[in-house]
Amino acid sequence: MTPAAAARHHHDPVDPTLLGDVLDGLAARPRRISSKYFYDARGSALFEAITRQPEYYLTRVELELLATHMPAIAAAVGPDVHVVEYGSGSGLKTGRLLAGLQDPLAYTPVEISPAALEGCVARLRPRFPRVAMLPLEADFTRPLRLPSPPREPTRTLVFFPGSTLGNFTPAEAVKLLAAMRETIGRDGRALVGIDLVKDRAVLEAAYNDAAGVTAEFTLNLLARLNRELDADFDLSAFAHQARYVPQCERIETRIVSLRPQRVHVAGLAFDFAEGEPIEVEYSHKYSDQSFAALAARAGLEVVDGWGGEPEGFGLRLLRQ
Ligand code: AVJ
Repeated sequence: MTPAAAARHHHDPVDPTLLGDVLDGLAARPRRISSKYFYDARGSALFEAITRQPEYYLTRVELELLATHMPAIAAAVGPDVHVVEYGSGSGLKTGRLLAGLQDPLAYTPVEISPAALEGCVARLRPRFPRVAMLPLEADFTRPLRLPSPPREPTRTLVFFPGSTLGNFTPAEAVKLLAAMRETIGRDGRALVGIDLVKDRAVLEAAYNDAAGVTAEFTLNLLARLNRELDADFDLSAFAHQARYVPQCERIETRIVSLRPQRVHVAGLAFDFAEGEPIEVEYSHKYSDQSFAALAARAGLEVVDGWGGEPEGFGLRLLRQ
């Protein structure tokens, strides 16, 4: 048995979607694996560590925007809303939102992972006993059938913080925003966190922190494949690379092979040339114009916003 096989309990089932996506992605040119596979338990912990790095301003600035502008956001959104969060995060941003809104009626985190959903609700329920906790196990890139709050809410508010939208290509982002528009309905709103276009050095530093946490986060993807798919990636023979591509207004992260090498995944061999990349993540940055144009393609209009060029990150309120 290989060391990788020994690390996985032999009775742990292999996730067939992960296996299929990885084999397809490694056969494609350029090779590519979706950033959604970063977030196993170790990856989620490493992402939390990234948010504490001095160069990674995104989370810090978004939390500051919520602290500063919550009264204005609450006034724009109104009372008795059903808050629907895409993803369930650490609960820190959600706590700020629920505490600042006027009598929110219900809270629905939307997640594919049941464990993450349970953890999120368990943390928030004691703090917000008057808010109905209605978790939904679903894929938020599709239109959702929301659970019904105990009373009719004034409106639905989708909360999509963290610039997670930036991980989707423009075509995918438009599809996701269009699904969001269906979910919020006629009178609904969406509060979306987006990272803004800025100086290249600031952007690249955020994805290449000096402590190397982002590099570890990226390479953990290979460690995950070793654990879960009986792969034999040598982590010291691959490197994290994150560069800003101004024409596309995005950070592109890839994993680069440092030498010619052969890797096995689930019994199949893959040969890498020296310098050959696996594309793993896009993090799109937006200007006011590019974000408004993206939203418009999905039938959404930007009606309010907090944070701009000085802050480097923005919260935007959308409606149909
Ligand atoms: C919070 C998921 C949007 O793209 O900035 C952080 C993920 N990747 N550092 C981002 C991430 C590398 C992050 N998202």
